Amino acid sequence: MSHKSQAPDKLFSTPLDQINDFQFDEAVARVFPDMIKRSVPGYTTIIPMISLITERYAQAGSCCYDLGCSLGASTLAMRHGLRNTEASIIAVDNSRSMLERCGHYIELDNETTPVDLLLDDVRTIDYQPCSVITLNFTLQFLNIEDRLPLLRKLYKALQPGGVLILSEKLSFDEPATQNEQQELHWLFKKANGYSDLEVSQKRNAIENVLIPETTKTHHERLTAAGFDASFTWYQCFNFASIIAMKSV
Ligand code: GEK
Repeated sequence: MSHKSQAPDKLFSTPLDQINDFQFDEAVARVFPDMIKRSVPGYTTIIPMISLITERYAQAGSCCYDLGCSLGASTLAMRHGLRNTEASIIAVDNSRSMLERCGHYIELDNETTPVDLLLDDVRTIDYQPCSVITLNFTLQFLNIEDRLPLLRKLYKALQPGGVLILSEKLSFDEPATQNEQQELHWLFKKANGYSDLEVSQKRNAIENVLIPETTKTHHERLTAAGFDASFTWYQCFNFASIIAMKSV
């Protein structure tokens, strides 16, 4: 893979006449590793922890899913957690630009666990029995009404003892908390080199596309989908990750 894949994210650095809704297109795929690291507080901690969580809950010889895999950071983390287990991974994304690049990263990786790449919509595929499913910052891009049906499907596909790793941007009911967490997030982005213009243009591009919800909403929805237990294992400002379990 060429160095172009590590290009710095400058997508919103010059004033845009019109700000279109954010899309996972070629321009975004090209700068994605830089964009997500500088934009999502906690991302660089969550990725290696996905390895450990996968190692703990994956069942021998089973299938695992990475849904909304982008360039495969979470897929590779899962793969490393599956070392010597004879398990396999299905990594799904509906952006061709993302999935093609993901394929290159998988090829460069030394692990041998098989990874099947699937260009499809996570809402409509048929899931096979599996032990670990990762939704690392993907559910937030689905329409709210599509979220529960998807989680129901995932719960059904999980084998007893299996888990879902769900990472999301959060909103907060309490206006003062919402405001403070948002300010801290913007400060994080500015500390990572984004200008006020970049922060504000990106915010406008993404506000109709990424719909955050409260932790309470997530845990209640996981229960409604059938999950027997769920807990937040990590939070950094307004970004969090949850483990949801299906009992043995
Ligand atoms: C990581 N998990 O680096 N079906 C399939 N893919 C979808 C859908 C859908 N309906 N909607 C969105 N996506 C990755 C990061 S990024 C998060 C995940 C972010 C895909 C979309 O194309 C994109 O690649 C990914 O979900 C979300 O750990 O950009 O904040």
